[in-house]
Amino acid sequence: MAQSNDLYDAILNGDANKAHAATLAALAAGTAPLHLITESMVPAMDEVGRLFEAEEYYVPELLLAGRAMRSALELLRPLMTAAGEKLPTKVVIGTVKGDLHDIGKNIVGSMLEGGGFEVIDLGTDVSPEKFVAAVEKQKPQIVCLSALLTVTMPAMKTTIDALQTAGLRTQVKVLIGGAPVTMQYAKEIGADGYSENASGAVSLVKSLLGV
Ligand code: B12
Repeated sequence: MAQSNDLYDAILNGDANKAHAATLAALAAGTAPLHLITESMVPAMDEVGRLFEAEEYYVPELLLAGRAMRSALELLRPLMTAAGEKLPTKVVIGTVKGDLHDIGKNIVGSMLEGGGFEVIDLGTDVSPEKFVAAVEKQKPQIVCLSALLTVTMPAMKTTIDALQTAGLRTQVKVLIGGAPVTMQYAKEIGADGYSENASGAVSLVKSLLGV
């Protein structure tokens, strides 16, 4: 299995072109997309986060790392989507209101697609009203909410409350995730599940649906 330190380094250095090239090289060498995500991409973003906390990186470096991450994920996404059988299950996913972080949400979405689910991605900064409208229109079985900021975590509760008010809460299972989110918080706000990572999110969806 090809080691993709090049991809790790490219993301850490915020070099989208090198991340793209390193991803292509690793795929050509037979590395599985999931392996690249879990062994190179997520650890690189973890290190970016650590450097930000240590004040060695600032917002521009975060943006560049995010862009490099996206350029790799764009190559992996179709490969992950092609794998596996399609299930008649829809998942609506989005990052909650006020929050622009989408790297983790995109990974969760891609892995759910890879797991055979139809994923409707509402993007970032998604208001409770927009989630409600999407549930009304798309009739998904699952709603996934992502938040990376402690100040936007309450928007997860607001979104669940809005689904309740709209009479839609019993029609969907709501899963939440993102670095500051915990199982305890999921219980507090009445979510149906929490996972700390994307592969856990896929297992959780499968177990909630019994597939
Ligand atoms: C990259 C980054 C950014 C980028 C985002 C680029 C993008 N397109 O996403 C940019 C530069 C935009 C950014 C901006 C800001 N950021 Co920022 N950012 C990060 C950083 C370094 C990495 C986040 C990341 O992508 N991680 C990698 C992914 C793979 O991990 P993940 O998101 O956790 O997702 C995984 C799991 O959580 C889970 N998951 C995620 N979502 C879901 C959903 C469901 C349903 C499930 C089941 C699972 C799940 O699965 C994923 C894959 O395994 C973190 C530091 C960190 N360690 O998290 C700070 C961090 C989140 N940011 C922070 C801050 C403060 C900000 C800013 C306020 C900075 C500023 N001063 O402007 C702004 C806020 C902008 C906004 N309104 O959202 C703080 C938050 C502190 C807090 N406690 O609230 C952090 C923790 C850094 C820090 N230590 O200070 N940021």
